[in-house]
Amino acid sequence: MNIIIAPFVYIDGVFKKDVAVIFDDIIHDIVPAEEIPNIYHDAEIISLDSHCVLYPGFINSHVHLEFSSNTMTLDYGAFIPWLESVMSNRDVLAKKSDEKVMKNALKEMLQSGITTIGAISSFGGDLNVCAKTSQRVVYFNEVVGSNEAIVDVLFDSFNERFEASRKYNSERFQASVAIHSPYSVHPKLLKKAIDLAKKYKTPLSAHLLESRSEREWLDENSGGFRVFFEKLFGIKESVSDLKDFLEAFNQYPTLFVHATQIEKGELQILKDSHHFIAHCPRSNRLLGEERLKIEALEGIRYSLATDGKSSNWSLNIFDELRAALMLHSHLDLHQLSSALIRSITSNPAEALGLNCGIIAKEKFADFCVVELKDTPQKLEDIALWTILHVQNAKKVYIQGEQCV
Ligand code: MCF
Ligand code: FE
Repeated sequence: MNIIIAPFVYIDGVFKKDVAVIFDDIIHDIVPAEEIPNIYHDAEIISLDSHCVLYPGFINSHVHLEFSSNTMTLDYGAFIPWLESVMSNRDVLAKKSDEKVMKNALKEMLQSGITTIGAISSFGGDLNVCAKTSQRVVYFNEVVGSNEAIVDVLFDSFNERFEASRKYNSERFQASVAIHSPYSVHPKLLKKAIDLAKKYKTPLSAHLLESRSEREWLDENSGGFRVFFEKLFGIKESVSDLKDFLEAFNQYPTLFVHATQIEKGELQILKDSHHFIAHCPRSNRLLGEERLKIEALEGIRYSLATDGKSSNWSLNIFDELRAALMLHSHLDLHQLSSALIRSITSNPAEALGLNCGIIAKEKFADFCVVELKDTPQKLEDIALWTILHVQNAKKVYIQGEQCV
């Protein structure tokens, strides 16, 4: 048994002073530091320094490891040119994103305290590193394809990847299903993929309403996607109706990614079905898109995520937190800081059905210890000081084992 004695601990969305957390692979007890029960006299004691804060391990709910080699290859600034640059450079980028590059990406996340990732896999090239890493992985096999004539072929190849990943299912790894987007997945393929997620009760995720072009295409068959689809596939009309797309997820809580163009009616649908939103502010900014209006989410919970290096310059969660803090500049600074900490802990844990993301009895002993610059004057300031002053974790534990 181990005991971490911390001057500050993040519990139930607030910071508590002088707390002892007793754990092996899971958390057994949480007590005031001066009241550690005698039965634990043999336990190893880890006393944290006076400026340290104990958090649950952070969760990055949306990342594309297979594009980790990108730095200056893809076109930033507008969505369609970016997508075109992905199409023409995918093979090169995927090849360059070898195991070493992806391992470094995982390490960058781990060092910033990320103990769980939602990894979107386009080709399965990241399966090995994800199966071997010490982090918890929700491995999202992504399905894509809008051509009705080859739905079965597309599904079979997706299902093959899904089956290959299912072999690695464990306490730390879960083979799951991701839908690329409403504009790129045929309704028949969508149904088959969602049925698979339901059959195996896996987490489910989908990019949704990421760009203005997507909105125009789905609403009116116009805009940048009209040119894109006509040129590429000779298609003049969207294969999906947005409402039907969302209804296909009815009653199966899903993590919808981006949603920068979401409107009231769609928010209501997400709310009614208890869905979640993943918020990737730096990715949205770099692809020339608007801000997700987190103040208008009507109670829908969101998780902050980095997206991949295909649309970001780092996978460090503190970089993402700071970007979000600056982006939503009209929101109260302290309330936003607290909400952002929730968005990388308890919210994504619920969205992905994980037994971590909070410090509570019976949860996995996944922790991130950060060191502040000084002793905080007020407990309410700790979220803000963490976001402003931390670049990397001081210590990281996954399932009770120290990895950083
Ligand atoms: O989340 C970002 C932007 N939105 C959509 N897709 C991707 C992102 N980063 C990488 N992608 C991948 C996606 O998984 O790009 C491809 C897919 O493989 C585009 S569609 C063929
Ligand atoms: Fe993405």
